[in-house]
Amino acid sequence: MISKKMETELNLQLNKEFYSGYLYLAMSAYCSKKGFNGAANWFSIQYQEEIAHGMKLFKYLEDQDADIVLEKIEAPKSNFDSLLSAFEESLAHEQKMTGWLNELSDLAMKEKDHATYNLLQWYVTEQVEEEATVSEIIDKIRMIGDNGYGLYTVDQELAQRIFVDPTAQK
Ligand code: OFO
Repeated sequence: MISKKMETELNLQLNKEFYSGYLYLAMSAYCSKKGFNGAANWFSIQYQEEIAHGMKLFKYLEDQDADIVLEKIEAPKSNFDSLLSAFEESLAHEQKMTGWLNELSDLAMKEKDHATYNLLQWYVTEQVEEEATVSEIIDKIRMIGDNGYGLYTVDQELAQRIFVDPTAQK
């Protein structure tokens, strides 16, 4: 049993996870259009990860017999200045997500809601990995600058990513 306030906040977070997926799908489409097929693959897998994050919350709300309210998902932007800027915007978005998840953890702690706190720690840990992975890619692209061969090589690396359901692992 979770509080009404927690139920509302978790429903909002559910919407944010699905929005994240939508944002990464938009980034995937942008990369594909620009010929960065590896980056398009990377973002499409990021989309799948976000859906998995959302579904983990959805399942938790079901298990808690909470009301699930699916709100409208905001439209993400569809154009980005460059490959680098798409990844920079992705990092900025993840940092915002981390902030929201920390606030939710604070609320769970305040309400002495141990089950939800425990669930949220999974997300907090996942955020560390999300931010670190994107930061690493940004560093590489910054190092390369406009070098075509360098960008081609990074794109080839990003093409290797395969989907592994993060919620099935931990
Ligand atoms: Fe769900 O972690 Fe990104 O947004």
